[in-house]
Amino acid sequence: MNDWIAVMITILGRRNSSSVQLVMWAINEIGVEFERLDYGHGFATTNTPAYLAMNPMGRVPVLQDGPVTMFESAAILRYLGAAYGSETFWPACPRSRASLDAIAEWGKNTFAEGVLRIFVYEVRMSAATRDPAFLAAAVENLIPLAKIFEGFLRGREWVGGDHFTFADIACGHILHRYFSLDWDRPDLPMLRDYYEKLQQRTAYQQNAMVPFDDLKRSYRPL
Ligand SMILES: N[C@@H](CCC(=O)N[C@@H](CS)C(=O)NCC(=O)O)C(=O)O
Repeated sequence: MNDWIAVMITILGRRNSSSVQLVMWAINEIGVEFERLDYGHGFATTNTPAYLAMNPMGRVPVLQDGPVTMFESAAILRYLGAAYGSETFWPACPRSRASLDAIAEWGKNTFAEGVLRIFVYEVRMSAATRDPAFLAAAVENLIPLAKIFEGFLRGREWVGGDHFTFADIACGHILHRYFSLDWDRPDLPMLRDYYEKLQQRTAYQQNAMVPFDDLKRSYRPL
């Protein structure tokens, strides 16, 4: 951890976005001062020159922290860990951090993406646009990933070992959707216990367990 003092971190992004939830959960676990402004679907538009200058993809979240402005939630998580995280949350030694980072990358890019396919089908698509073959493929994709997640938890307290780290945020932020959506989940007791443990954390309750009713039937193909 650096000795930097965060003056005031600003996050631009709606709290019902899973990518924003990842960042807000991290901010609350680390305990830095912040403000969050509602941008994105249903809120302030991201389609302005000023916003696109911060994130050319026009997506949420964006972080502002003094001279730093950045996008991509997983990169923001790493920035927060490196700048303000404790030694257990973000091990400074690259060798100590390496396997956690691999799991974190997998959590955001592979596991969360897999859950979001089912989310898109169940929540964002309307009945008229739903193709059952899409759901079947999404479930077939996700079940082996969930089993890999279960494997990461075997014999461990947290996803990467004995301590709660940034990897738990990258992997765990999407479990609220994983367990709330109506789909044929495999029976994975360690994953279920892990989710129950996450739910006992106030920062998880407040930032990751956000209702997604406002996103119903909001599917727009990219
Ligand atoms: N890889 C990006 C994905 C960002 C993304 O797709 N954000 C979605 C919400 S999860 C978004 O901006 N949707 C459009 C909107 O809200 O206007 C990240 O992790 O930051």
